[in-house]
Amino acid sequence: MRRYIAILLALLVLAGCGTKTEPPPETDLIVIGMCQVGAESDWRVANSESMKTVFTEENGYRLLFDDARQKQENQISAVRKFIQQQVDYIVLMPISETGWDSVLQEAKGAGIPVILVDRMADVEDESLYAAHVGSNFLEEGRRAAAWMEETFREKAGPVRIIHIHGTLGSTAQLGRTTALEEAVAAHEDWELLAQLDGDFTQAKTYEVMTDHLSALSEGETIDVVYCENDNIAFGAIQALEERGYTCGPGGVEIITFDATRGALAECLEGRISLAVECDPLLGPLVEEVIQAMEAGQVPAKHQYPEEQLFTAADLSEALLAERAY
Ligand code: GYE
Repeated sequence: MRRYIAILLALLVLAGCGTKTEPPPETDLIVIGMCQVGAESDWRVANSESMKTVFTEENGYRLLFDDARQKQENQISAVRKFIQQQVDYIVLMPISETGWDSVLQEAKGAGIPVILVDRMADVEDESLYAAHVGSNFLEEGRRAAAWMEETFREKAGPVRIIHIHGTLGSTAQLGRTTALEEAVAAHEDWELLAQLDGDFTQAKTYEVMTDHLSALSEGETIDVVYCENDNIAFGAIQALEERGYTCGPGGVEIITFDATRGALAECLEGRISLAVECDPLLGPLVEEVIQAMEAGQVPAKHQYPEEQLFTAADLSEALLAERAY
């Protein structure tokens, strides 16, 4: 912050600003260093967009945005760079849960509050982050499992499931995977045929799913593909349809998480059976946390957005047109 104030003052003087008609000096801007995971999914793109829309100069912020291109070491370097720059807040979307203790300790030592967004960091000392704003992924997974239980209640014979998970070690993966594994353990007739790594991307999923399907013997049935995000669902559908499977209610039931517009469109068209919402538009909630701290208040440690489930029956073209992401 101090460095920005000095530079901005110098610029203002050089530009001859400071008269009554000029806009207020930018010295009051709250400087935010943001460490984003990357741009691996539609969800992530919408999440970054939400942050950039909220944290503008007009709203009183200077946003320093770092895209770590899916690498934790890049995120750690970005946090260190923001500490050196003496930003006012660090907003971190941790790619995976572990490995954050020392760098967050450095931020604490520099007196810079860290707000975790989307995923969590599994740190020993909770005082290393001021607040966490993000979804309850275990709960999302449990809601999907409850839907499966309902859908397959009357089915004779086993429920054959393929699970395609997201980036290993990320909170979204851990919660959604745990929920499915719990449910499989609780149902004798649910069979987990395979657990594949889709890394939250369509391209990776298409590849692993195509390989998997090629190795299956003729006529093997699949009842459900549990996809840990929309881009995984897109890759899985592509691979399944190429091999002649029909996706959607009554066929291979595709379950997805995020419920971005593209997935809801597939749901309305009948290729996806269930879309579990995961809200990426977290900018306003993060701003509330920052404003509370600016006012000297202690923000709630965890904040979860409200989310819902969608099947085709809940959707319409009008709803899709209104969908913000
Ligand atoms: O579901 C996926 C993204 O952490 C909630 O990460 C996020 C997940 C989201 O890449 O699409």
